[in-house]
Amino acid sequence: MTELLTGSQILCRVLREQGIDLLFGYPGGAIMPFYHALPEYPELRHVLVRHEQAAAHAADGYARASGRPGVCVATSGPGATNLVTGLATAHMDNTPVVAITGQVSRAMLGRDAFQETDIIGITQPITKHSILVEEVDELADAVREAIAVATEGRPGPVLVDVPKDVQTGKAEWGAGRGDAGAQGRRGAPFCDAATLRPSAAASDLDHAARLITAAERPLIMAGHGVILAEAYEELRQLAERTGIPVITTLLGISAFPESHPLHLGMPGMHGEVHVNRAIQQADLIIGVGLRFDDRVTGNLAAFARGARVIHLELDPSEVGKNVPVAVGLVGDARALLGALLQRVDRRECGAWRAEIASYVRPRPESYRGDLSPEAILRAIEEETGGRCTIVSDVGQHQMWVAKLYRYQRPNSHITSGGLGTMGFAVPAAMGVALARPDEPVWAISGDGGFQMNMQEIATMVQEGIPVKMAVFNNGYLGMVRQWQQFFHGRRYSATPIWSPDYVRLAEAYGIPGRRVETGAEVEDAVREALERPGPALVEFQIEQEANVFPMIPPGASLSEPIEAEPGRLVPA
Ligand SMILES: Cc1ncc(C[n+]2csc(CCOP(=O)(O)OP(=O)(O)O)c2C)c(N)n1
Repeated sequence: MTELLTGSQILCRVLREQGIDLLFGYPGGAIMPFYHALPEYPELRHVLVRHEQAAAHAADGYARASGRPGVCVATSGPGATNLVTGLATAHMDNTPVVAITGQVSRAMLGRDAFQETDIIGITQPITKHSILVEEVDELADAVREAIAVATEGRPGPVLVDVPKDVQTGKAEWGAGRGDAGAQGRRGAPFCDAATLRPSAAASDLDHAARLITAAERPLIMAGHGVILAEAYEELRQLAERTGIPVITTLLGISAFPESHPLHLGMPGMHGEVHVNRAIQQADLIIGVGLRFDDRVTGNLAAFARGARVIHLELDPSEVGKNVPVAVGLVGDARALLGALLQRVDRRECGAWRAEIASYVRPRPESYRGDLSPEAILRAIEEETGGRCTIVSDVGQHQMWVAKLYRYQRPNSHITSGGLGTMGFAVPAAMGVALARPDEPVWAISGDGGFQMNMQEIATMVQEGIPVKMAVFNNGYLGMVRQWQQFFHGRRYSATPIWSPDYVRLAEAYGIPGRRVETGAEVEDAVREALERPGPALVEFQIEQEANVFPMIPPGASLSEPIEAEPGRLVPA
């Protein structure tokens, strides 16, 4: 039996068919037919954001936390262009976000019609795929394809642009089409069955295993690919079988438990000295699901000169892109790690681990006073028992959140790594909270990034989304101020930043708000935020000129860390 439906009804039906039940969006002229149809489909929950950028970040956070595609909706023109930063963020971090945008009617296309923007042209470089749907009877398959492209293989954002008259046009929705894949992607990891088989040749796997056996100073570097492939167990087994220490990149954090004796820490620009030193001394690096980007490698010419590289990676175009590889293994990280596991002998790497342990030095003092980022993060860890997801923004606090919290559970740290998008944390945390209703979600921001998307508190209140927000208020755009201090002779140009009274801001939104000015109040404030139902805001007035140490200066090698403020002595 077939039914004649409008394009808008087809959009709703096909989203349901594909297992989608949550949309983040904002209406407007060119998407009104879709919003007209939406109330007929109460199984599709719509969250009205306060800015379309937030819709894209929320969809991104939802996808990262749930393992399912996140969907955002916007109107044409300014609605669509407001999605751009969110789509670029998802693109850089490989998140399956599907954006549905309204477009002016087909007859108006190309005439500079009201709110007409070439969103396909704009988003082509920052999406995996973008498509303008030109016929209503192509709409259902366009959405199916969009979801497939977004989720399969290396995930990424896809945009579907739907002219208004395609939304109002009619087409048949028939037997054999509806509901076929309703449960299809629910809960499944992003990689499909085909890519779960390692496509790497057995001879390459054997070669890699021989290199692992022969290496005296091997390291594993785990990236976001481990989390996307849910390869936690295989990674742990490989490390334990071989005794090879594990480094987790910013996006690889929480791919490996931090309490594990083989966990070393984060590499790169703000990586620990012993981690970067181990990289520089290594004779073998097994990179899993990462792209060796410049924040990880520092000066490429001087990166791990003595190391051969085995690169396990889903996307063949990444292999050899930034670092030359001895063996490239293309495929799903879980399958490849599993295949390697069967080929490597048990070993300890004892001498090498002892050597790395000798590199470890006391953490350089980066802040004065007892209201330290470490104390705040320790309080969150203790008050939640580690059972929470941390979503960070971008800046100094992001590095503290990455380094000072001890992540034990898989995929419990979410941040914008590739694009480094300030304003990400608050809206992304809304998506995370809806994906994980049974645990607290903390959005941790600086006073700069928080002010970029703090309007979303209204969304949380209207929709009952219980995000706990922490603002690390240092009165500066801290990370930029740090660079100015180190590399621009302390010229603090445009980095002092005024904030509103956050307690009164919270009050205006009708949520609990608290200002913490001393270390003694930290635990109580965190506990109170957790105990109060719904969203809550805590402002921590941290030291104004605290710095993130160590730091590899831009362009320098991993062997050249700055460990103290210029003019101060390196701690012994
Ligand atoms: C959208 C956006 N604009 C500008 C930047 C450049 N940037 C990186 S970190 C930073 C400072 C962040 O300040 P704040 O949010 O207060 O966090 P803090 O570094 O003080 O922890 C800036 C401006 C960025 N990453 N994203």
